[in-house]
Amino acid sequence: MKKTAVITGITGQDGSYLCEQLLEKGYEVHGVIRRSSTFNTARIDHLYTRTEDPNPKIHLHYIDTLDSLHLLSLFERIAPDEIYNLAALSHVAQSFDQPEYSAETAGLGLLKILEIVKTLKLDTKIYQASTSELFGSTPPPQSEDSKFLPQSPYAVAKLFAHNIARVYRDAYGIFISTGILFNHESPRRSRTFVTRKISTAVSEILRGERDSLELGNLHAKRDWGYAPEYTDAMWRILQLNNPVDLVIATGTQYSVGDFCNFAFSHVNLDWEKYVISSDKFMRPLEVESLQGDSSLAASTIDWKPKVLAPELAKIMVDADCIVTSYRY
Ligand code: NAP
Ligand code: G4F
Repeated sequence: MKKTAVITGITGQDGSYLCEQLLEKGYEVHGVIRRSSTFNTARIDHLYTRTEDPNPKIHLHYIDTLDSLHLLSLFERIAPDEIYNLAALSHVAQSFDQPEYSAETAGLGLLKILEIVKTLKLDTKIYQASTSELFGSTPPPQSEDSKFLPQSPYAVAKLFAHNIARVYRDAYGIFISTGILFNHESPRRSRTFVTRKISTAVSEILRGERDSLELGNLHAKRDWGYAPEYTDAMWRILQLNNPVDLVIATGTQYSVGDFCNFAFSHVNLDWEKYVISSDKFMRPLEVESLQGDSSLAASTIDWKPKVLAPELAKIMVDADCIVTSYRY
């Protein structure tokens, strides 16, 4: 039997990779997409056509995830086997400027889905996009047993979602799993995140379109992995017979300056000649050091990272140098 999946946030980096992977596995994929005055489908344009297609590969539904009435009507109609809840304001720095909206999308968004699944008595497996930002100021290595000390409105909202997932699992027996994913990047990453900001700047410097790059904190350390491997982990998590909370990470750690070095040196440039640290991009509160321990994922879902930050930087720079039209 063909499985049906709903992806909220299908137009985002992770949603687009997950959609490709589910289609390859033979799923019927339904994407929840919000209305925008400009096209916001660049990452999934290759997966669907705007013209009438009698056999569309994916089904897109215009619903803001804060609009629970329309989510309910969609879930009632298609009774999905799996829901991947990826929609959120996902930019940590921006969550300080839009704290309420962050709480609504990253926090309450999941509660709405859980209430609908409970009310409709659906036998649906739900995946929630939790994050290493939950650990905040807890020193590394961070695992499923580490303390959550969130440092931003985004992370606090995600902690609400993480906890409400556990409550609905225990109280109502709803099948909800969470992936506590560490940073994962790709050529499809939005340009406002630091790795893509760096890789696009390298390509623009090479083309002579600019001669410097302004960043914020160059000393913050992250555990960076490759996005398609992380969306594969999401699917694996939902194939288990019991719900889990799993850390997904490479176990390696590099600073923002290190990532600059990987990206610039790939095209024989010295990053220190181009990168400037500016207060403009500093955050009111910073998460200084993330490095995950995903040994539980290795044993339960047989997941191991392949691409690490030095190679990731090369993949992203190459993509930006070759395809100048990626403007996510
Ligand atoms: P992303 O590229 O920013 O994508 C976010 C998606 O959510 C986009 O499709 C966006 O739509 C959609 N969205 C936001 N608000 C919405 C709303 N009110 N209604 C409907 N859709 C809405 O993020 P990502 O990197 O793919 O991450 C996916 C999820 O994983 C997010 O929840 C993020 O917080 C979480 N996460 C990401 C990482 C990471 O390193 N990438 C790590 C841990 C957790 P538009 O395209 O219209 O903006
Ligand atoms: O690339 P970033 O904006 O990612 P951040 O804040 O770690 O959040 C991402 O990963 C989380 C998982 O840990 C996700 F939950 C979240 O949704 C998102 O995908 O920043 C990485 C680091 C930070 O320490 C930041 O202060 O880079 C530092 N940084 C330095 N200069 C900068 C810049 N970040 C951005 N975005 N822009 C800069 O100019």
